[in-house]
Amino acid sequence: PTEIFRADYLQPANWVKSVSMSFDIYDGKTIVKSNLVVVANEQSKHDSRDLVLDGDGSSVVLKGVEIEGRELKEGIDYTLTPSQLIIHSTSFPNPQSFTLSTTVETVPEDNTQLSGFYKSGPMYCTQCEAEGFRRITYYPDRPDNMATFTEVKITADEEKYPILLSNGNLVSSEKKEGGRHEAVWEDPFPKPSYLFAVVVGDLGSIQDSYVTTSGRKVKLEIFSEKENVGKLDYAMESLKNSMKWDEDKFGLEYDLDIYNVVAVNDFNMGAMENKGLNVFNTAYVLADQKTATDGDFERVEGVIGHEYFHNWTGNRVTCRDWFQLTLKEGLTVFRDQSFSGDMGSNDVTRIENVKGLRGRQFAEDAGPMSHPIRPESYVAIDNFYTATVYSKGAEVIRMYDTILGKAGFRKGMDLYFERHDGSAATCDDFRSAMADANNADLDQFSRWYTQKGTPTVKYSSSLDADTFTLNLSQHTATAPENQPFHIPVEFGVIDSETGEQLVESHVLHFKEKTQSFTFKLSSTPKGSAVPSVMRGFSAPVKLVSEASPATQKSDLLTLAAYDTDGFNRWEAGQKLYTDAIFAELHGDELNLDGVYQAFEQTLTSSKISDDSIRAYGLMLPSESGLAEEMETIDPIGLHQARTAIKKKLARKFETGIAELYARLTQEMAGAEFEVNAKAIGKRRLRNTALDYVCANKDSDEEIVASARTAHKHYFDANCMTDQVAAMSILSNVHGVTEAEALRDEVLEKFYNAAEGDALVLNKWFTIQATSSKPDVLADVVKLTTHPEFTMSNPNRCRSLVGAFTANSAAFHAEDGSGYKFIGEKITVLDAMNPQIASRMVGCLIGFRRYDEGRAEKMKAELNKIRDIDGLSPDTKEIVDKALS
Ligand code: HT7
Ligand code: ZN
Repeated sequence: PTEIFRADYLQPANWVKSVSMSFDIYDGKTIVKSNLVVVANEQSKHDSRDLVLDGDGSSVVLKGVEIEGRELKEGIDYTLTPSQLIIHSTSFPNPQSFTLSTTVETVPEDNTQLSGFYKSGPMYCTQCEAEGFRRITYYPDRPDNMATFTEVKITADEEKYPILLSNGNLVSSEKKEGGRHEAVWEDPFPKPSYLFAVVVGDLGSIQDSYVTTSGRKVKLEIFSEKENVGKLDYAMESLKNSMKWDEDKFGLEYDLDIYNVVAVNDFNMGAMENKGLNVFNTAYVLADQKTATDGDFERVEGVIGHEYFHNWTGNRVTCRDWFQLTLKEGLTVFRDQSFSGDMGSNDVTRIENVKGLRGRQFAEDAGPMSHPIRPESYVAIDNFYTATVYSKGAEVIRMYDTILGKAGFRKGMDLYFERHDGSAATCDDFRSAMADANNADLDQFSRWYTQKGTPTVKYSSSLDADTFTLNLSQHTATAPENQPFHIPVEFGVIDSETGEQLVESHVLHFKEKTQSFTFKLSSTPKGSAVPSVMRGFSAPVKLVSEASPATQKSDLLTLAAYDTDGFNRWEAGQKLYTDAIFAELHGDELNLDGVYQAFEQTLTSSKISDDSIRAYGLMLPSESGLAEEMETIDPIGLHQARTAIKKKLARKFETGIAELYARLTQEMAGAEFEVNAKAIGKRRLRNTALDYVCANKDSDEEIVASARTAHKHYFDANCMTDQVAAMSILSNVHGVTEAEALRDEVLEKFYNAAEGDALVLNKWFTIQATSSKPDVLADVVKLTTHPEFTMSNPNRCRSLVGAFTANSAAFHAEDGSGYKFIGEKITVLDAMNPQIASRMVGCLIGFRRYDEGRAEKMKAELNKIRDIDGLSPDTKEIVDKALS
């Protein structure tokens, strides 16, 4: 496998400007014919004028090549390699323009990689991003080649496959001989090959319509296997909300008369934004009261929005090359996060997004896969659909918004579309549009695209009469060579006594290695003047106070009580919890006064009107987030320390929590099930209370009492959210027979009630894989032999094997049993689906963050994987990086 470098980008010698294709589908064989209109690219700096077409010889078998009726000969007119078809320029009838036709055969039924044209259960579908189109036919499979797909003809058996879909508009459909039928589609918008799609199957659907601001009536249709059609309504609502939101926020309208979405069972990622024909992993489109949790509903809304927003940020303006991936992904994640915030609560969404960033992206940036949001090189581009490109990329876009303000950001977006609509652009193009539209200097800001690692920002402050000074410094521990970033620091000052704002919130431009800012306070503080730094998490950094521990603690209590910024109020509580957990872990003297004060305030304050905010304020930081604060991660110690603090809180606030739980139970009894921020908040708060009620247990009697509470919660539940909350608690039960009987009853009941529903069964697998039972690995191993378990479905594989790797204490068992298990699974997976295998191997690559014993065992598994015969380039790239 070869490494590809960003610096080596060159335009091709030829462009394909338009395409017509046919798919002739038979059981076990599909014939794909394509006609490509080729034109010379005068701007190309290539010496050779040959036409280079990508094609994966392991997936497509070339049956013929013609130019305008003349059959070409291998060796003379063209060269065929395992990955390319090179048409010699000597065979061009006219070097300026000609039409090339190819015929290939492919076997979608054998395609287990789920890239290209493949079969998912009874249906056929495609996944072309990033480089799947070359697994369908020979083509310049690069995003800067934008072509009009003038005709896509699909022919298949009519009874088995009544639905034949592709991008754009349906031109015609007709019956053919032998029980077959045919549909012809055309897409008027030029697009790169990665946005191409075909779906064929016996599908059900729901339909609706949307009228855009300018009066275009768009037919909306969402397809799924027939038994799931009842679970599509939430996705449809979300789609219409997305369309309206993009018009209101960015003035962006949909541009075709049809918008189709198809739910597919076997899918490597979340969804795909193919022009006019989105393909979705069922997990991100199907949702109803009985089968989906609130988290699932939120994800459906977010992903439906995400794929819809790509129509402008990704499809109308696409990426010049795959190094620019964050141009579309970071921007579109920012847009979907803003949309979700506007649909529910901005503070809640922000907290959720930052939790996700810290848990995943910070870990990635501290390990061997650390890369800037615009990487400099890759072997397998599929390995760079990362938390860094997506989530940190979204944070970088958010910083433009923070620096330029909402109106300035909108001006920049408008200019970006004005300049680049219909073309393939770069991250620098985006930054230039933002700078030029606002007459702003964003030169230093470019370092966010070139430098990797999570910067740490340290701060200290002083007060001299009414002058407040904030001192900031920045460095990146994992990349000390980094030059200073342009960091927008949203900042305010609060009076610890009155809670009054002594300095109104505004953005500081922190650009030096160390920098001080001074402010006049609006009035003399009654208590101390407390800085609130990085409000709203205004930059993707780690923030560290240099004040004394006592001052830090009292500042955090002030912020937790008074900060006008919802994010920083929550953050202050989290920092207090974090300090307590680490004190417990290190065996330091434990003074929980501050933690108790913050917890009590969150539990009881009448100023908190949003139940989700209260719930998140009561929850302790996740183990994955905490791990990022440790130089050497102690997974078991961390788990025990966090559990111990949780138990202490549960004991201390036993009455208050029980009252909260009882009050919410009463309030919600008999209420109609709804999915909106208020209803979700209530369920979230009640389930958080349940978690604390059940955490308070030491004796067998207490364990049984907790299990009974959770058991009742399960059987009283009117929705999946509450069932999952109860079952997760019960899944941890072990060693007390009576409680175990309750656990087993619920697990069995849940399994039977699922009636084979794939997404519900995934939850059943996940909950067992993430249990804190000491023998959880034995359960997981046994579950791999369950008749419903398969490695070939990515969702199912992630639900058990992937979920186990997230069960940190079990996965990192000292004897290395977790590593050995995962090593074996990756070996099987790599031969089947390299994209999934290379993601899974991510759980081993951070070995340098663990103690020597664990690190050696993780490394040993990586070495074994590296030695696998025929290891995929995808997995090899990750393993090599880890071991180098
Ligand atoms: N743009 C989509 C990327 C995607 C993908 C990438 C690699 C392999 C499989 C894939 N499926 C979808 C997803 C998104 O909207 O970000
Ligand atoms: Zn995307």
